[in-house]
Amino acid sequence: MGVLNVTPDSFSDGGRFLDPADAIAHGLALVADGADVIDVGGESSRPGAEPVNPAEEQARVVPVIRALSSHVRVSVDTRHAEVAEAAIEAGATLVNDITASLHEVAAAHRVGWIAMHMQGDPRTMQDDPHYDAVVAEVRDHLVERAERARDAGVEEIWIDPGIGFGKDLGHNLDLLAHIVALVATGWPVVVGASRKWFLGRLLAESDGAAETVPTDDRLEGSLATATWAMAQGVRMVRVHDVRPTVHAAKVVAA
Ligand code: PMM
Repeated sequence: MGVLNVTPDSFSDGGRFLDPADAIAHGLALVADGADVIDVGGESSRPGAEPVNPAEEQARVVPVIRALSSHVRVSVDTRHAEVAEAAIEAGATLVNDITASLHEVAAAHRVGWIAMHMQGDPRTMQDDPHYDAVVAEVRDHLVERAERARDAGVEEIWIDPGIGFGKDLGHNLDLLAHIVALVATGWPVVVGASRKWFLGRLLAESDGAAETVPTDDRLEGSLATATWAMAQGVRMVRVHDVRPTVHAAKVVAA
């Protein structure tokens, strides 16, 4: 799954694809690089991000989805039911739901649904997140959401641990180290760790640097995480750097 953020403020590609023509061209480039799904988002969910009015979010994503959906499967990354519905009308067939609460939209329109785990909301989620047992809590929450969606009639359901969404470095690493606990539920698993801050921290440590490496210098960490996840049975990875990840996926599969 290739990431396409049509936002001014996403942590990695914010501001690069606000013009629909630029966004569509980048989406097509990701398809040429081997993406099976393009995930189009119009509201940044980076820590501390301010919410976007759904009408504005919809205006950002709909033209891009309409253009890309004849070339590739498109998912819409949104928290808002009305944006998801407009995106589906424009051709999206998968709702990437960071709130794990929009299953009724997916059921009504007979499209796929990704339930992602988040503790809190993007504005405050990194203010001291707490779990007693992060892997079990995230797994149980996702299984409960997935079962609810199945009972509501959703036919294609994915679960995602929500790396970085109300999680500190240790939580992210625990979830990745024990990702097989999610795979073992039988629900197909998606992981999105591409270019996230915890990778910047780990890579800075190996460089002997104090804080972090910049987002566009986290490729090796992103690839290592995606490769690890796929080798553990994760079925989809959400990434910015599609071509190298597809290469890694081919080797893992072989
Ligand atoms: N991460 C981001 C946004 N959407 N969706 C899913 N399913 N999983 C994720 O990990 C995820 C997501 C934040 O990253 P971005 O700012 O690069 O889009």
